[in-house]
Amino acid sequence: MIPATMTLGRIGLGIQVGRAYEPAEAKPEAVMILYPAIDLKDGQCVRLLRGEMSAATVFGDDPAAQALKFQAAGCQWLHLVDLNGAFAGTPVNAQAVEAILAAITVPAQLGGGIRDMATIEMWLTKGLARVILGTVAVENPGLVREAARAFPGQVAVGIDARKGYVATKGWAEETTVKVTDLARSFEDAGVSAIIYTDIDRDGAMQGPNIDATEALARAVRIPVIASGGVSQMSDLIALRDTGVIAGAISGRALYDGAIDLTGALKALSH
Ligand code: AMZ
Repeated sequence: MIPATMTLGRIGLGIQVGRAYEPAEAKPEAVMILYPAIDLKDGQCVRLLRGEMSAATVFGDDPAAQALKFQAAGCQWLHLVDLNGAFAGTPVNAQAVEAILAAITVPAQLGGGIRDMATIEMWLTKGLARVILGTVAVENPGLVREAARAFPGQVAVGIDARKGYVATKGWAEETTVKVTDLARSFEDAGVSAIIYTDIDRDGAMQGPNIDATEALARAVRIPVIASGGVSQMSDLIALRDTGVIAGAISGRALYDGAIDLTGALKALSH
């Protein structure tokens, strides 16, 4: 494992592993950020199984109340997905997202249906801390570069993959683009994070793909956030203990109670 001090330097301050580290700037909670997920389908909070809309479990019909619950438990960030938007290519659950943004004080990131500059600007103006660009990262990488230049620190790339190959448009479309190639292509673009989802693990409660996530995190300097499959506390510890993964997203395990959010946040803070 890489010493925690070096990891903190890389993840929290954007300094590469191996460079000088300033202890005075360390934030202990920055070792690995846990992002509770709110996936929105038809205005409700749901979790899917491997991205299939037909396999949705509804966990609530008040997204803002759910966001406030996660915030009250102490989370530092929220992860939001407009699922209908990812399929439609344009925002669909905007009302629910706006209700969440109006309710919370912690920063939130959102993916799904953000495919042009006007939509990026719209969300950032409405108070979203970070947009997640998935499909356009493959189809129009120039837009990612332009957005990252225009909005430093506020643009993340979502890389969703099956067996190492990137999927787009609600994961309905397969591409021949390899995860690592896509990630490396943004190395100098100024994107603030890569959110890597292993689709086969997503919602399956069978554990995350730690090896693939770690390999990706070691292949790029951009901070990598792991998504898909986190089902118990030990998964979070294993991701953290790689020393190179900046964050982890968890949805179903938090709704099911398999992971206690307050306890997990506490465990990850030291
Ligand atoms: O579950 C799905 N089918 C799904 C999902 N969770 N499809 C897309 N998404 C998420 C991605 C990313 O955050 O993980 O939507 C975002 C990408 O959307 P877009 O519209 O940029 O491709």
